[in-house]
Amino acid sequence: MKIVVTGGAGFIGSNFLNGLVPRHPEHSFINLDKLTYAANVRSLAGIAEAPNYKLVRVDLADFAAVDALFAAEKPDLVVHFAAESHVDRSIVGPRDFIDANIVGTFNLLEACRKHWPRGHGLLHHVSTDEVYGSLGDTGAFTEETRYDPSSPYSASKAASDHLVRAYHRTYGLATKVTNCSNNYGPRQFPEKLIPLMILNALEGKPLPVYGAGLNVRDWLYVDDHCEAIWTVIQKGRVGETYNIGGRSERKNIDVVHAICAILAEETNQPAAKLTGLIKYVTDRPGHDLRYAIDATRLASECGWTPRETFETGLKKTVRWYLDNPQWIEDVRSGEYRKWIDRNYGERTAHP
Ligand code: NAD
Ligand code: TDX
Repeated sequence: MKIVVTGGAGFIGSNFLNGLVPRHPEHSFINLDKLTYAANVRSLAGIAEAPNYKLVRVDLADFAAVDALFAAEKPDLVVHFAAESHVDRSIVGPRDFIDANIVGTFNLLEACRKHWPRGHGLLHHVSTDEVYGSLGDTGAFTEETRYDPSSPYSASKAASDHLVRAYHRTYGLATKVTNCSNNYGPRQFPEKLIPLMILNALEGKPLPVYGAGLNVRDWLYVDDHCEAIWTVIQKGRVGETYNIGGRSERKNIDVVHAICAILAEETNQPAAKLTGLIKYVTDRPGHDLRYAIDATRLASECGWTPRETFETGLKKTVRWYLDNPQWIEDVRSGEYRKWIDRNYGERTAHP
């Protein structure tokens, strides 16, 4: 099978490819990526020379380029990870999110519609639980929860989900959608909570916690997410949506404390020295209070359950960042430093 993986140089896409390319020599994998600030080709070093893998630089917002790639490669399966993915960036500058997430997904759907005769091909669309908005203190999102996105990022992902389902209903395109909770693990860009805290703590920099640190996220180790996607591609029903989650709900402040405890142990220093770096800062506008996922459909129809607990996954993650200083150096470009100055420089201390 020819498989196009969009966004394969980003966090989840690169973990997906690193897992599958060596395991499936019978398939060829084409990584379609714009190579934005969030991409890192070092994340793909282990598979770069594999005979069943190649990287092609394409912007999904450019239909002619996507069309040409489909004509040349004739893929049978598309796994669609590519997106602008950081909520805070979507608040500062939403336009890139509309271009990549909405127009990009639309162009991909148009290419599938044009190049795939009826009955051929499958588009697997990777989405987020943030499309459902925020939960109160109880309950969990199911596939029937009404869409209610809060940020420009989640609104753009919601729009892309609707387009994918519309192409299934209107044109009979074979599609599957998964909506997953917060991922963490190796190769995650250090603008996101967990890698940002690990790297700042290692350098003795402040650990910026938004608001009171009481927002809750459901954390899933990235390999568990990738395995769930592959399982849905094999066993899920066409036209269906599956929620993916780890049932590992944690308050942000507890996550930061857990990172400090692991780092203290790994680097032989008192945990209090690291937790002393915690700084409460101005909250994110429209900050969703709590996410939790009911993944019953995925478990009962496809037999998927996560392998890692939050504790085992977080230890592995911290270890990976300690062992990969060159990867960190590569992503900390001038653009990264500008973002850190802009986002955290403008956040005042919060009592
Ligand atoms: P990421 O930001 O790390 O990587 C995104 C990748 O997409 C990058 O390699 C980037 O170069 C590429 N890209 C961006 N715009 C593009 C365009 N116009 N054309 C081609 N490539 C483009 O993102 P991630 O965290 O790996 O997320 C991947 C997908 O999973 C996204 O669709 C995201 O919404 C979804 N998701 C992420 C999480 C999470 O916790 N990170 C959770 C649930 C769902
Ligand atoms: O410096 C920080 N301080 C802080 O308190 C950062 C970067 C975040 N936070 C908080 C905000 C959130 O409540 O931590 C929580 C997690 O924040 P992010 O890592 O930015 O993730 P989130 O906004 O929850 O979105 C993530 O999960 C769903 C991904 O970025 C999305 O792509 C995915 O769809």
